[in-house]
Amino acid sequence: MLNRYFPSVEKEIPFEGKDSKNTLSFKYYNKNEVVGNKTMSEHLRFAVAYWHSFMGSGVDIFGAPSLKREWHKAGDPIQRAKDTMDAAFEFITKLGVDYYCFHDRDIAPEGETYSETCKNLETLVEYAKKLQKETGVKLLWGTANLFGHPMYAQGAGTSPNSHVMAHAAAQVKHAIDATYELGGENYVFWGGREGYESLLNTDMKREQEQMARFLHMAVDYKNKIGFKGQFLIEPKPAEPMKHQYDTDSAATLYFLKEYDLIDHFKLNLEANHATLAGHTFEHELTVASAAGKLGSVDANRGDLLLGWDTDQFPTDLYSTTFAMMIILNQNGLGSGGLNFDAKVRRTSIDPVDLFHAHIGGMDAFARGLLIAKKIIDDRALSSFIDERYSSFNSGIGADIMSGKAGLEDLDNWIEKEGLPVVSSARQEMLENIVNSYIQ
Ligand code: XLS
Ligand code: NI
Ligand code: NI
Repeated sequence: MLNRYFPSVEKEIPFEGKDSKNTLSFKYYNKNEVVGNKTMSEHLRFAVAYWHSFMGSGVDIFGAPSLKREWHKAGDPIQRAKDTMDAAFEFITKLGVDYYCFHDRDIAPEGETYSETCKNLETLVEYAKKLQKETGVKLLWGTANLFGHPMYAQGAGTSPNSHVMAHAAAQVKHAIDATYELGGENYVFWGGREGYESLLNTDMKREQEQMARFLHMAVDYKNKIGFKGQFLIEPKPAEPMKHQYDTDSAATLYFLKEYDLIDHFKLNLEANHATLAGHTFEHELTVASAAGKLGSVDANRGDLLLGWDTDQFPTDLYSTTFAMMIILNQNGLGSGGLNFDAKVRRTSIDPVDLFHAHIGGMDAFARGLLIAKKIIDDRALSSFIDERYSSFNSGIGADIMSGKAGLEDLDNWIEKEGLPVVSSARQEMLENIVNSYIQ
């Protein structure tokens, strides 16, 4: 086992159960424990996000890097990238997680020229391949960073400058190649700069058409090379742009349908993006799942008092329980997983804080899984929901939904039957039932 950057954690984090006082142990996440028809690790498919956990330095707009990161010390950029990757694989192995996710620019530094940048990426892909083979860690998804470089300040796929759009497309080609080469199970598009700051300088229709073209080119390329991974879009309403086109699940699904892309994509939904869009996390998951398009999750949480993407580690049991109910009800995430797109606070300066953060998130989701499974098995909520809609199972309800009855038939029917009798929606009772399971 790699052992250089996290010497205080000597072996894989053990499961010790909820009464253990060891802060470096799992209290609920027991990866081989069978829950229903799958193990916990098969249900949860956790992934570590390379950017926050290994590239993050604690820098913010008010302050300099604060985190102690030995792997950022080397002067030579390629050496630094390799050290960072060693740290990532050491961490992921010691945490006992199967997957990781990256942006092209996380794993390999930008060069002086385009071809040098491409070469750097190839070098680090080779290195990742070796480490994946040695450790058994797999790639959940790859993506391209189309928001960091100044050329993308006015958009990448939606840039008003065709040279910039061409560059973004070329970059995506290489990021898909890297993902394919590393056996990535999905590929994500997050349109950080695909939106606008001002309508005074923006042709919205044209930008949406450009974005559709951009994604169609990616689909064509995927098919051409035979990459079987799932394409995912990650909605977010704003930040860095004032308004992003893939604002939320509903807007993104409409866009995909409108531009004939719906068969090629699913959604990767992030908890903090949902709340920024003015929705709950479970709302976003439900919209996508109802459309058969919930593909993967960026597991984190925001701070309801702060209006930006704080990307904190998830600890809220209500949120993880509701998420797992939706995921279990659609029989899992398929090739997707729960990616910790979350960062330790800039005051959590030690490398070991990365363990505490991930352990907390994994335990919160493991608990959510156990609670959700029990709520579903007991039909604690679903029996009420089934009953609530049961008047559509037969009689006039069935006739309405099958199309047998129209407005005139219903007029005659109401004439005979008179006014409806309405039942209580019992919201407080249902909230109490949920609370009785969260313990
Ligand atoms: C930023 C996004 C980003 C994507 C990957 O807010 O969450 O991290 O997950 O580009
Ligand atoms: Ni994300
Ligand atoms: Ni985010």
